[in-house]
Amino acid sequence: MLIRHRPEWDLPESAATPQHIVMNRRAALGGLGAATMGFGAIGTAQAQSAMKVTIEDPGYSAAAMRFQPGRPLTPQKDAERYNNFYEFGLSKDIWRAAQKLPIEPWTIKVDGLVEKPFTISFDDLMKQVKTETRVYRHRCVEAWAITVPWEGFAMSDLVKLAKPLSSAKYLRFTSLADAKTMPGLSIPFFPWPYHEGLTMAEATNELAFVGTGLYNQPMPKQDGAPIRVILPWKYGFKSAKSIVRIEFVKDQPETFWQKTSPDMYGFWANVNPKFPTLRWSQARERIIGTDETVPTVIYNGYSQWVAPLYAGMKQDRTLFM
Ligand SMILES: Nc1nc2c(c(=O)[nH]1)N[C@H]1C(S)=C(S)[C@@H](COP(=O)(O)O)O[C@H]1N2
Ligand SMILES: [Mo]
Repeated sequence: MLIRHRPEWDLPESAATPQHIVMNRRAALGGLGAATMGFGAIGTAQAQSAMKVTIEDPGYSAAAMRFQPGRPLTPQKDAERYNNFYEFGLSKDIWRAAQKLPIEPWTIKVDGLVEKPFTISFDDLMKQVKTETRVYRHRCVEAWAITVPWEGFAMSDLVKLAKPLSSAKYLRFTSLADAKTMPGLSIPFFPWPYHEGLTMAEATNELAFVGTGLYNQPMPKQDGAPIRVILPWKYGFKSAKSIVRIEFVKDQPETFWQKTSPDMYGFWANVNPKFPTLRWSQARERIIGTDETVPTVIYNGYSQWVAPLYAGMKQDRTLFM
């Protein structure tokens, strides 16, 4: 995933800062409040210690916070202007290019080992599910992290709607591939369309989520409008964006990143600080917005919900790459 190693990861750990304080600080800085500016740019030790406050963002309900994000929200602009969406280019700065993503009409095909395959419009699907807000941490395999409020619905609801046969053991997700609007599709070595997979047990775990919004607005195009996968205990690449097809299959599906870099990225991709990739450490992560680094935690801190999924498995590198 074309990563540049960041030697500044050894910065001292500083405390958490809620979003509205970040915002106030920016307002105070007036014209300096550019989207890409983090605390690194502010700099002084005094400014940093003045911001050592941890409170929950008052804008989100206890229900939204029930998965204990334990970190302040990433400022909206920082989260929405630092993306991975290789269909629109390999840099983090694709949010403008992604505005070309065609999202209307949007349909999702549900097929494979299901009672009756069907295609459903995004609008009709939204009428059949109950949406909620969840504040989750997100940990990219490149060792950066955000904490954001997603809107969406439990993936288990989607599985119920699909009515899989008992022979279905895995799900396979496919993202849109539209050569007219996605310049990344001309990069030859990638096996487009983007595709990912999960076990049925993972997909029906309470944490597995289908995202349709972010910060109380419809999903921004650069974040995978109108509908994407969200799996907070796994590296971000498992969470495919702009989904057009969900297949239920018998065998473990090979994924986009396994085909691209089989020695780097696997099927499981559960977060674990103890297993570095071949090229960099996973011990710490950089917080987008503040640029501080903090220790990475196994399953991205979601063990209480997901560790039982893997209890019977060999706890070796393959489970964590
Ligand atoms: N279709 C598609 N989905 C994708 C990607 C991508 O390049 N294409 N990148 C993945 C990676 S590596 C990460 S970290 C997250 C980033 O999501 P965000 O930009 O909304 O934070 O999307 C994931 N889903
Ligand atoms: Mo990622």
